[in-house]
Amino acid sequence: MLSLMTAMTLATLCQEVKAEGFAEADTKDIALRPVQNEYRNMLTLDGIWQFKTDPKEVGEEEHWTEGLKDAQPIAVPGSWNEQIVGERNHLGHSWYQTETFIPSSWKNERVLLRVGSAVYAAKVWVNGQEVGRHEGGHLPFAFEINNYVKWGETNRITIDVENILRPDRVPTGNVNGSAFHNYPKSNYDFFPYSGLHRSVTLYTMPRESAIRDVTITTDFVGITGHINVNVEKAGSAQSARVLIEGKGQKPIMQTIKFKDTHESKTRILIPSVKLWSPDHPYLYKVTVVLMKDGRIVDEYTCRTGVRTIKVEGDHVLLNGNVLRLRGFGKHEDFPIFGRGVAYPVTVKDFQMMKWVGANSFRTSHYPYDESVYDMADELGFIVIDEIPSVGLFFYDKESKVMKRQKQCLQYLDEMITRDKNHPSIIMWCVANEPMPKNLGGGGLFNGIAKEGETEENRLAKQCLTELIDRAHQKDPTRLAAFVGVMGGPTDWLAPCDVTLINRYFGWYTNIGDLPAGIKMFTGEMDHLHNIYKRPIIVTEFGADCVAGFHSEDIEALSEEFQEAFIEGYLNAAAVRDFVAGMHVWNFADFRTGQAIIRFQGRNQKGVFTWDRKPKMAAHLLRKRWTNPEQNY
Ligand code: GCB
Repeated sequence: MLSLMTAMTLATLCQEVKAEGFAEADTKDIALRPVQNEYRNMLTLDGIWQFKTDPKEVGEEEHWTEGLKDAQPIAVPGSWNEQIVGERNHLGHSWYQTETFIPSSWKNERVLLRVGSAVYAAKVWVNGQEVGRHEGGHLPFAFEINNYVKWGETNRITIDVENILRPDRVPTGNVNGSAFHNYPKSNYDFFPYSGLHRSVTLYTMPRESAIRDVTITTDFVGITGHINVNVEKAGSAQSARVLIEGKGQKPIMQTIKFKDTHESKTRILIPSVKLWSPDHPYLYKVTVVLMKDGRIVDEYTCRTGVRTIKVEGDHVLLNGNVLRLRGFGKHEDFPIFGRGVAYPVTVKDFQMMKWVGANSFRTSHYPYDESVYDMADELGFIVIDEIPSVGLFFYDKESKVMKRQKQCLQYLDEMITRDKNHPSIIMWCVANEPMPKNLGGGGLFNGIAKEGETEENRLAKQCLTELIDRAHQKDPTRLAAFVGVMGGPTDWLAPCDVTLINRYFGWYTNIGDLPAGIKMFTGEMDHLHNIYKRPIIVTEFGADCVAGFHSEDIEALSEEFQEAFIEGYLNAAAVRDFVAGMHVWNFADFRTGQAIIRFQGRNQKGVFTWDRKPKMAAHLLRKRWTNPEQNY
């Protein structure tokens, strides 16, 4: 008996020791992207890796880190659900492994392994040794790996990824009483694609002293711009030079000193500033050069655009001018790649958004790959950046609500840390459609949910307000809001800077009866505007449409119906000055779980097909949005 207990205690202890071996990721390590320059190196590990699913969760016990037996090849980045036959619905543990040579010349640097996005949770080993773990997809994490590296040799990197749908995770899944009747049982309407979705990179930064973070904010008065640069460093560097360069403008340099601190800032005046806007997306290059004892020890270059954003009365103002967003809610989603980053698709999407005359999009329902924001900065697209807090609900034990809240706060910290320097981003969106237990008065999507001091309402308001406050606190220069669900309580929306709503009257209600739907839509917009007296952005509206299905009468699911639906909503918005944006749902058809309302396993509200061919509605948008007289 005694020996059994000792064995059990030992086993528990071993488990604890084992768990301790995995460090938690430090958000600061994702502040600066890997770059290649005189002081830093980077090596992408993208390509074909070895892959093996672990449905019985025996991988750790059987030491799969030492080599994956009977593995099959898989592409990184990419979702396993699309690539591996028979694993479409597998969301459990799956192991990725690759080998890479790490040169001895990197020995004196800090070497980090950065995973662009592992959906949903990951554990990382280098040469069989536990390095770290991270929960939460769609955002990067990084770990220093110096202690585990074999210098001048081939090193084995192993990552265990799992995407088990659980109600206490964000995004949520397997929620009892959920409005979603789909398989796999996600509590949201997009396929729970799993795997290593973005680049995996090894990179170095100087050990002696290095730039840890650069935060840039901008403003202007008259023709003089200001670029405020805050530099955080590690190690003993004493100063940094900040160089600002703009095409056709004289370079400007300023020095900042670190006086017994690791952080210091400067405000740089730009005479005859060129502002950033969708029409003129003018970018400045900001180079920080870190100095120690008169030597350069590190260097990092970012881009910025000088612009301001604020809400005044019924309007969103960009550089003091009324801004009207015309565009889409999107997804990172394409055949075969799944949610894996695919640069040709990114480029094509921007081409097609330009083609229809769009000026903006929301990164529904999670932060996108960093290349997307780079392109938005460069091409002049306005972005609403959203964390993956979709399928949130508050009719639950407080401890469970708080567990989800913790994850949302982590997402927000990570997203703002990663994305803060993109001029294209004007707003942090802290949740999509947090769900009340009872939608609407008389049933699903029918009216407005009961307000009042229930426990659910108290928790919802507390959590949503905290998320918005956190966004403001981390970044006072941008707007913050969340998207309200159709039939949701209006009082939850109070802390938002702008009212964001998704509306489908005439689709999820009164199907086929468009005039009735549009009447409900306009009635509710006017009602919400009356309450909050601030701009409204309709972040989603649209109707499913099977490409190629036509009807002489306006009939649901036809191209004619989708076109008429979108036109009706745009006309209603065009005559309301307080409407600051119209984002059609969705840019393109996208993969969902299986459900009776999701023919071909897809949401077909795209104005482009899954492979980016325009439906009739895309031509309508192009006609309207390329016309300078037309606001929507
Ligand atoms: C919504 C959701 C979005 C769905 C869309 C729909 O309100 O935000 O994720 O895909 O409705 O088509 O049902």
